Amino acid sequence: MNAAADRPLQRGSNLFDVERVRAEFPILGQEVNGHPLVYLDNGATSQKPRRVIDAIRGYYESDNANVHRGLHALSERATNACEGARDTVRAFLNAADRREIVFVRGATEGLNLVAQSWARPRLGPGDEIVITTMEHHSNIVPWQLVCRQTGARLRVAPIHDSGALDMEAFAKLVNERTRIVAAAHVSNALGTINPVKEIVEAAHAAGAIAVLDGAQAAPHDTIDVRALDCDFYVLSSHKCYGPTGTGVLYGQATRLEEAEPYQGGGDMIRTVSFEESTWNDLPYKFEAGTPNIAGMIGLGAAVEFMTELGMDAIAAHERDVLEYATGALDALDGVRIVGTAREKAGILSFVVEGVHPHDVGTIADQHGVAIRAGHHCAMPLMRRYGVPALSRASLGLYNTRADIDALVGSLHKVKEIFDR
Ligand code: C6P
Repeated sequence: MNAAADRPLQRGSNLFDVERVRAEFPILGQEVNGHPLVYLDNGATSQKPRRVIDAIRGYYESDNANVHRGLHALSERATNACEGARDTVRAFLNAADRREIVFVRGATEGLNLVAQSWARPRLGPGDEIVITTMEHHSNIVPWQLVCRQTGARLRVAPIHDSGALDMEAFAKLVNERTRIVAAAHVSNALGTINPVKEIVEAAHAAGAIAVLDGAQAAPHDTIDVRALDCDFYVLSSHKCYGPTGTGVLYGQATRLEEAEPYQGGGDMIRTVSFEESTWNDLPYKFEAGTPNIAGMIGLGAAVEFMTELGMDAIAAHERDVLEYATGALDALDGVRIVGTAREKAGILSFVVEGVHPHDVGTIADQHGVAIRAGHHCAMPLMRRYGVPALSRASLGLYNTRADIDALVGSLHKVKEIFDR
């Protein structure tokens, strides 16, 4: 075993031992194309620490049973593990009540649930939904669908060239016709941290609800849904060091109570007859069918892992690596960073002049460096910057300055090849 694995994870307030943390992630120890793996694609999905993998394996090895149904020991253990994960997530988000934590497949399903269950029954012609230019497709298309279904209209708040939201223009768009304001907490393509508290306040002042897409925020900093006072907040487990296929929709109890069920089936009902059915209590009203039990348990373990490291420590560590990376890329001739807002999380998108991002990504991979290249499911944003695609390095809690040196080394190779 690696010597680092014997040390404690935490080194003191606001610090953790990154080598010790890396030792928790078995996947990071491998070589790719003859080079040590440098994983800088955390915005797409993060790697999983041993304890998450162990929690999932432990469930299947010892406790596998359906939940909320059986009276036998395994079912009780599985139910307790799932409901324990719900309590862990409640504390992580500082939600007031465990009834406000709905397990879904991911951020995408959470946003679709809000659009179909809360918005669709109440919107009509003349109503407006305000989003921003930097949204991921998951926070655009569900609203387009609901606009088509109800006759409501989608309005889009512009951004500055830096990637910061144009708050003046945003404030003008939010008015008495606005029913919903839906915005990314952190942009997946620009790294911009939006002023979400202000956004929520503006929505509420206009009588609208506020929906926050926290897919890229939850892994990076403390989230306090009560302090934010948002009506809904979504996140994806797989970006938070947990398994795929699981996510969380936080909804204020009153909002969830007034929303219609999303899907019908087992577990979400109280009574069923052929004439009519009645619904289960929150949050089960929104959890039809057998849930992703292993996923919930894995997410619980991942959240415990992040909490143990400390979200403040994670944020401070990633801020240091982001600053280092920003300086290193700024110093490279022919490399332009896209997304330079003052408030940023660990996401660094860039253009290498004259080189398609796919070529950048392929050459980086040949050097063991995993980055993402493409439109990042944000086509309107690509259009805003006049680019077909971007290269993107996105940080996780295990990344180091040495990882950035490896990225920069691979970008030198890109330039060498294309300058010839
Ligand atoms: N962004 C990225 O590489 P799902 O697929 O449901 O787990 O998450 C969707 C989603 C929603 N909002 C934001 C801000 C996101 O970044 C994502 C996922 C990945 O940027 C995959 S496209």
